[in-house]
Amino acid sequence: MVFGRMKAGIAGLRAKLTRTNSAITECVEGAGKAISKEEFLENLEETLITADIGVSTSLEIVEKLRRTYNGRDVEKLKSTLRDSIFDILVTVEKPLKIYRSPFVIMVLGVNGVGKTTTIGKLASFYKAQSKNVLLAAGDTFRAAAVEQLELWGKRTGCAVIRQAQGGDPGAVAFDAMRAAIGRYANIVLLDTAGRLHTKSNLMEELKKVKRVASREIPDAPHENLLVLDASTGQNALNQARIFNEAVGVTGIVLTKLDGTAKGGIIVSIAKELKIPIRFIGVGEGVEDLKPFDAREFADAFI
Ligand SMILES: Nc1nc2c(ncn2[C@@H]2O[C@H](COP(=O)(O)OP(=O)(O)OP(=O)(O)O)[C@@H](O)[C@H]2O)c(=O)[nH]1
Ligand SMILES: [Mg+2]
Repeated sequence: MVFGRMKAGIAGLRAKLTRTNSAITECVEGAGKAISKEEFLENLEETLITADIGVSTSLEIVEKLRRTYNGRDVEKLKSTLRDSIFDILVTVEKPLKIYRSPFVIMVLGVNGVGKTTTIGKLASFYKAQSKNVLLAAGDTFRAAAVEQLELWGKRTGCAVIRQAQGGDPGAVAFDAMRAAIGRYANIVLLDTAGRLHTKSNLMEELKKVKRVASREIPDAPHENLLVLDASTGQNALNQARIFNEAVGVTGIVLTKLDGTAKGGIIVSIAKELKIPIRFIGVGEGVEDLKPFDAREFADAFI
């Protein structure tokens, strides 16, 4: 069912990524046409940079093509381009392994990137694998954040541990860890705030939540999953650096790849951060989350 739909394959993914890949594909299709090889390579370089693949990576890819492209064989050109992207992406293709029960996933990210939606999608993903999933409403700051998570709990049939808005997220984490043990949960998805009064407040709060979790369950959280919004381009890299320094990031979910022409940011993330990309988000629906697959992505991209 849901899991099967997620494997919709390259055609489905390609359709979701059109805003980024149509520009690249159009540029590459132009290769065999009236323009010279040099003109084409210049166009391509600009197109890759516009897609947020990053300046140095775009230059590297174009250099490789300058050496290998004979000016005629467009199919060969496409496969070289695909392989260049794949070679970078495969270095961060490390699927999330649920290696114990309860396995605690703390979901991090600035406001609006898609944390809560991703939790809903993940809940559905793991429920489809017969896991017992518990949600924890650790964003006690934003109005209606708890209700939003509860809605996802209803939709996916998962229990939600909550306190009133304005409550202490550390206390929510404590309740959630205890409940996870008591109810034999396999996975805990812990939502967190994206915005507090200041950035340092937020980081201190996240550190506290981490401490509370690890006191109740050994080594929890087992995954610090950072959600990044692809449409924010290079900003996403800065966010990752800040969260990584403060609390450590063990995996990334890149969301909103469907709505942006900057989907190439995934290549920059792979190259610059070297943090595993666990999932990608390609829409607002519950099935619009895919385990990250470098080959599938590279093929859908070009
Ligand atoms: N197109 C698209 N929209 C998405 C995706 N993921 C999330 N969204 C939308 O992004 C908006 C923000 O999502 P939330 O899940 O509320 O984001 P959040 O990080 O929890 O935000 P705060 O709780 O305010 O910090 C919602 O309208 C989501 O439907 C995605 O992969 N694609
Ligand atoms: Mg939220």
